[in-house]
Amino acid sequence: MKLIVESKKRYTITSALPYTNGRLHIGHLAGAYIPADIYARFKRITDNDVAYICGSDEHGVAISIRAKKENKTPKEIIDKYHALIKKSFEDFGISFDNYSRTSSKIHHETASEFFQFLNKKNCFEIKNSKQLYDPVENQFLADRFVEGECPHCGFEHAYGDQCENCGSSLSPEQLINPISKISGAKPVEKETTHWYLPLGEYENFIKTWFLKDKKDSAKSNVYGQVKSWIDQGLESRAITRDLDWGIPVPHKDGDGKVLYVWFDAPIGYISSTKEWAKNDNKDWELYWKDKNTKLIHFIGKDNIVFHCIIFPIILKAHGGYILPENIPANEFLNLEGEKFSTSKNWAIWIDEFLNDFPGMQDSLRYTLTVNAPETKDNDFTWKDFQARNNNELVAIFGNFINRVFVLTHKYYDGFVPESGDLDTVDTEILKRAYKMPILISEALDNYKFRQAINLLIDLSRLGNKYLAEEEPWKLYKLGNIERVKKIMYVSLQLCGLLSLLSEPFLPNASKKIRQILNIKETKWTELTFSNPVLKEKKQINKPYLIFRKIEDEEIKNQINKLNC
Ligand code: B3M
Ligand code: ZN
Repeated sequence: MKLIVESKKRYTITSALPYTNGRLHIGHLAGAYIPADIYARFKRITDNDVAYICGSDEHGVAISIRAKKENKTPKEIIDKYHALIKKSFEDFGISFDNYSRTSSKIHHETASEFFQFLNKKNCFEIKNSKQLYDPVENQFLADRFVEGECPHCGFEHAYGDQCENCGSSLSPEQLINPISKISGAKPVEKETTHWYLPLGEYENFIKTWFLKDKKDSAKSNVYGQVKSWIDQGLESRAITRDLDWGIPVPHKDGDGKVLYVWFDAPIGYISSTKEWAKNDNKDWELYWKDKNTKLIHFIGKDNIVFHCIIFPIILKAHGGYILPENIPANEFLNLEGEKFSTSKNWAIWIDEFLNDFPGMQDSLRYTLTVNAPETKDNDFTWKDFQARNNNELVAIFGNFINRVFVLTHKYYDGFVPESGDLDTVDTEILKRAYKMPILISEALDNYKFRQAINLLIDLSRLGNKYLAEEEPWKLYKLGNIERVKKIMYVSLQLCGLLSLLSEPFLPNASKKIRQILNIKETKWTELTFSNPVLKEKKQINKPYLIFRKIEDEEIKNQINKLNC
């Protein structure tokens, strides 16, 4: 049995561009980064052409607000957080092919050209309207510069662009009792001119492209949100703002105006791809314009409307681009029953995690995947992290591998034994094991990450059960040497498979196990029952423990840290 991939496919895989207004925490990782990284690694190891793209989102009011808070310029803020975020991703081992930033020249040019192209094509409406204005600071109050009561759910701290409580997208004028975030003043209304994207004109397009054609492939949480948006009717959306931080509107009437951050940020995926292609001698257009390329956006649920409605409309209006194949958004992760909050320091920061648990990226990847907020919000607790690590990674996966390696050294000085003809029970085990690449691939192709990682653990469970039933240590003592060779041979094949199948999920463990086994990374497409991963008489290296137990004390310390 073999995993058949029809032919090499091209994938452009993106993770949401994080705002450079703060550090990364594990809630971010769970939403848009770990699943995308698993998917990108999976597509590479099944022999596809992959561009996994990301970068920092450095415009928008979130950055200006942070700058004011820290008494710094926006440029100082983005430089500081871009460096921190980029380092956290690198240290954590997210395998981006390129990590760019939207303050780069290539991005300013790309976004400006996009605007000019659409403007020339008459894709925009230019309209005057009254917008909120801060009479104390003498400036317009776009997006998050205003807060007020959400007209939909009554939440009192809704932003001018979005209510984080009910998820509705808003415009500042809709807020009840708005207040300027800059001066605290009550805003007045003032007339201004902006460019609008007439979303309503694309309603039929979205209905066909998404609601009809993606009915079966879209995740249910994503589909539901898009449908309710469309049911409410799509209105024109301003894609420019009266702000001094952002990409200047490239137009003779654009003085004092910048592109709306949600217009330029998704184009950041394109400019990051261009930057990568330039450095890697590739043709970026193949990744954005070739019909055979599959474009997949990994995001959190608060970004759904932008990736499923607005950005596809921008791409469609342009005309020369492919549209996303899927947008597998995750829901939110909470922490010990409460929302992550930067201001309340209710978070687990990636850099701190790596300091406190050096080398334990895989344990966090495991917990965040097995517990991923795939279709509903989910909770991370330190106790669960400890239990998952100790009871599953250490006690099942690590235990199986370690037992096999230790016995191989004890019985055969580290050489893979010659099995001779296998018994039925052995071939049954191997057949089941070689089905795993297919089953895991199916799950991942359907964005079922929890199911996929459970299949991986099932494979080590199968190995443990096999050892427990066959009891090679007893047979060895009884002198049944030939039978023991078969059992150890089969067990070693399972270890080989586990090392290769774990690559997308647990890349560090995968590498360590491969190093012990002396095998190189092998494409899953080459894994067949008739072509075993480990050859007879091959020597393996001295084993060591791949995972370690987490003590109660460490968990207690983390919980205490949260409470201060
Ligand atoms: N920076 C929003 C966010 O972090 C935004 C994503 C942009 S993706 C093009 O939630
Ligand atoms: Zn609301």
